[in-house]
Amino acid sequence: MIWYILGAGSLGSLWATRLARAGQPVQLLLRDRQRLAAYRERGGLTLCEDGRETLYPIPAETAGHGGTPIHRLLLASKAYDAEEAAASVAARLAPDAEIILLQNGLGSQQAVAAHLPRARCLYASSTEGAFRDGDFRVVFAGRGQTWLGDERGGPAPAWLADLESAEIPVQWSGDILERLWRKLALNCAINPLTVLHHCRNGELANHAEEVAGLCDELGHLLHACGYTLAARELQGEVERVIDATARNFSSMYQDVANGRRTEIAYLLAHACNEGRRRNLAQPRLEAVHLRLRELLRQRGLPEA
Ligand code: NAD
Ligand code: KPL
Repeated sequence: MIWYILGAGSLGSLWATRLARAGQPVQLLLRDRQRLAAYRERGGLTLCEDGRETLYPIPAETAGHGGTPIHRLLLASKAYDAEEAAASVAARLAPDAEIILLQNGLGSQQAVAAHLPRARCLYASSTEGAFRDGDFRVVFAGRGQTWLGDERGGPAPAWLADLESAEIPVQWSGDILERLWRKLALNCAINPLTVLHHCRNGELANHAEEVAGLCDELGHLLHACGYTLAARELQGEVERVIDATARNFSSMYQDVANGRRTEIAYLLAHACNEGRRRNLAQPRLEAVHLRLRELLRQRGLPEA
């Protein structure tokens, strides 16, 4: 069974190169002919790991043009690109297709799944870290874990073992939404404040009251969603991550600093919307959302 990879960015390349290294059939799906030509010129994807660089000449085609039906797909785009990317391969999906949606935040996964009712859409949440240091080059920056699960239920797929043997650490989650909500809450408590205070994660220790205020409202939101334990553990988890990643700049900070669109619509905006839907008072989250949107507007970046 071929692993199709749509979204040959940081995480998509990290999966593609490890699968190829393990001898599993992989096919990259690129956006258009121009990207395909650029890829062919590079001769493949380069994985930089532990100071070593390896080129993997993984076959590639444009997303809409290959003739073969797709049975297994990893969609590893940013959340705001997921629907359009999924639509570009919809006509090629086999009736029994399984799709891994590897996006941060919440909202994009449900939007894709709603457009592809016949496919089995699995959601992923990952703590692995990677970045691109050039076109079709990925640096494996931080080891971690990926959880996979099915919002609609059902058993874990047998091919999880193939991922493990390709050194992609995965674990099946019986409640992937809780995993994604936990990560979303963590990101909402940390990332926007690092942008607004223009600081590294560790410097949020100087804004402990503000962090605690957001944790309080996010905790109520988690509770309202039915994630009582996650609600109770949130503040401690946020403090632990701030401490453990003290020297790092959050992903949202890096996006803004590099003039890239953020995933705010699937993080803070999603939390605000879900709170409103449940009639929760979230004045601190709403205020941070407003300030962040204003900052993005001033930088000429999308507010959503
Ligand atoms: P990325 O921007 O590096 O890669 C996304 C890729 O998708 C890009 O190459 C882009 O060109 C491609 N793409 C977008 N639309 C496409 C389309 N229509 N057709 C074909 N290709 C298309 O993003 P990333 O860092 O790999 O992140 C993917 C998701 O994983 C995000 O939601 C991110 O928040 C999350 N995440 C990333 C990391 C990390 O360390 N990079 C860690 C955890 C979670
Ligand atoms: O996941 C993160 C990010 O930078 O996106 C951290 C900072 C670890 C938590 O918000």
